[in-house]
Amino acid sequence: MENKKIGEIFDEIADIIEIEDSKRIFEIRAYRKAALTVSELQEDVADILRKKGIDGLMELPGVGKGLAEKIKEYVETGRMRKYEELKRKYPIDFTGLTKVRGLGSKKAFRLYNELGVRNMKDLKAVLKKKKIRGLEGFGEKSEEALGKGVESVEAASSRMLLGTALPEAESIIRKLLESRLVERAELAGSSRRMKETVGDLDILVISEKPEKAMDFATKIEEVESVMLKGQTKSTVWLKIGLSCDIRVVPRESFGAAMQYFIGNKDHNVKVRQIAIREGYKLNEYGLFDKKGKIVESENEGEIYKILGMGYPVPEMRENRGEIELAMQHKLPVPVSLKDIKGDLHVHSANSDGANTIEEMAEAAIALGYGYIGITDHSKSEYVANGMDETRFKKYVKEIDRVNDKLDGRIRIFKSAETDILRDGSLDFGKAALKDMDYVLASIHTSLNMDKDSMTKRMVKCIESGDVDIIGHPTDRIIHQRDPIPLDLDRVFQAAKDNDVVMEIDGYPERLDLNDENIMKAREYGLKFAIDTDSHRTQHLRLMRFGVGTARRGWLTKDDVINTSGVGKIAKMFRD
Ligand code: DGT
Ligand code: CA
Ligand code: CA
Ligand code: ZN
Repeated sequence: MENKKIGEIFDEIADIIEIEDSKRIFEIRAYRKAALTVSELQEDVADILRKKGIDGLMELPGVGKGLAEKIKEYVETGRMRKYEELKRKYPIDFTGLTKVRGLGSKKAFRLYNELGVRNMKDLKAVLKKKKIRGLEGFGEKSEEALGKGVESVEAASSRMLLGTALPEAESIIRKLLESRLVERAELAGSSRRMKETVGDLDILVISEKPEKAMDFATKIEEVESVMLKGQTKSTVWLKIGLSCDIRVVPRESFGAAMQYFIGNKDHNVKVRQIAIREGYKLNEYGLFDKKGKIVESENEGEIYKILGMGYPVPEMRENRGEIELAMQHKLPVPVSLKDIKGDLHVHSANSDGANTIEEMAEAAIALGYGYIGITDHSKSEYVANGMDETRFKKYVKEIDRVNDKLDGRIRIFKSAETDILRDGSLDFGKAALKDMDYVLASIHTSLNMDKDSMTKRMVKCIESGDVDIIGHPTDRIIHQRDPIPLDLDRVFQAAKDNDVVMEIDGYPERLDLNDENIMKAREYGLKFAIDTDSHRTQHLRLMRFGVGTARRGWLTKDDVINTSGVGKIAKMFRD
């Protein structure tokens, strides 16, 4: 799929035009908008071209004839002449360099002109030599900031999103089991704990034929190269750019191995200390008494039990107080995927989704949901084809029509992801808001406000009495955009006072609120909605990432509104 690459090329062209003549604002904007459209598009542009020709491309928001032709040229020839011409003039890796926070295309160009910086490697070299501080208008502070920016870009490339890593791990596990060389295979490590990013995958297997199993494991389709191959442990580098440890563990100590390798390390250290205090010794082979006799090793749960603890689910094992609660047998029963009865943040083709309302509803029925809320964008989100009030009226009628047609097989709630504007007001008037079953409100624009102003903006919206749910409250995108600056204590207090629900946006790039913020919000007694922010039918299945994050934040079924049935939640929205 070339979408992402084409998006990057368009962005680079925009970068270069900006350098050459920043007054060509329409052209710059056109490229930027098309870049966003194409890179976020789920359907392959090559497929669109094949099915509908250049007209199909021109139907995409922000793509006119000229840009459609450039896309076509790239799909057909793998090149774009205009881009190549510009690149000859400016041999700068804008895509890589502008990932560094605080480094826009203009600054990147100056670094090229004055220090010869073409890419990240060059940038790191001049940072090391402290050459940037000498440039006019840069100084020591901005040099330090760039250094920090480079660090976080590197951190991002060393950890992978759970949403990418987990399906890969599951596929490897499936293949191991299908090989019949292993009789059990389980995921451990950070991905088992549903941590939002993972450093590597950890898989434990039981096998009667460990060598054959290791042979097989190192040749699975997902594997790019073998980094280490032993009799009971292999480390492989996966094609997706992640390493994976696979360990063969004796059946009789599988429970102890799971306890050890699920982690995290701090959790383990504490559990071991408790074991010692209780007169045992705990390691990855088992729980042993003072004489070195094995007390338990097969069953993970038994180990906790013998130590006098309740069983913390893997998602809670971060040494954030779960051990103390386990000792008191006061662990919360975490919400689980099967408790979820509906999804309250779902887009359709009325804004930037790929499927119709009816298709989204059918997909939700297939998941066994009792309801979904359709939440297309409001007009300020023009890049996402947001609706004005006229289009909103039609949209409401369309939802009514689909509700009638589906005849009670599911309830579709009418809503809209309404922008919270700069001043804290909403992007729809009162009349439109009244037509909604509930209002989901999110911040998408003016992200560069200071903390106090941003907090006031959010609090004003919460206090307006018009809002039911705050969507992806901090608006962070993992590895791409920091959370907006918010005094969450003030926000959560306001939400509590005004009965406003916080969203856990389960889309893997977002996971917002994140685990830590959920724990904080929970202290205020807030309610949560776990949603997917789906933009196509398949996204509805991402719910498990939201649920995993909620479990990491210790939420129970009662803390989450969309564990309620359709009648109860409809009543809640009415009251
Ligand atoms: P990651 O891979 O950075 O996302 O995080 P983890 O938690 O998967 O860490 P990893 O892969 O280094 O190790 C897997 C588990 O093995 C870890 O969660 C706990 C356990 N473990 C690793 N090193 C140690 C250690 O030095 N002491 C103890 N007690 N456990 C460890
Ligand atoms: Ca790991
Ligand atoms: Ca590991
Ligand atoms: Zn949004």
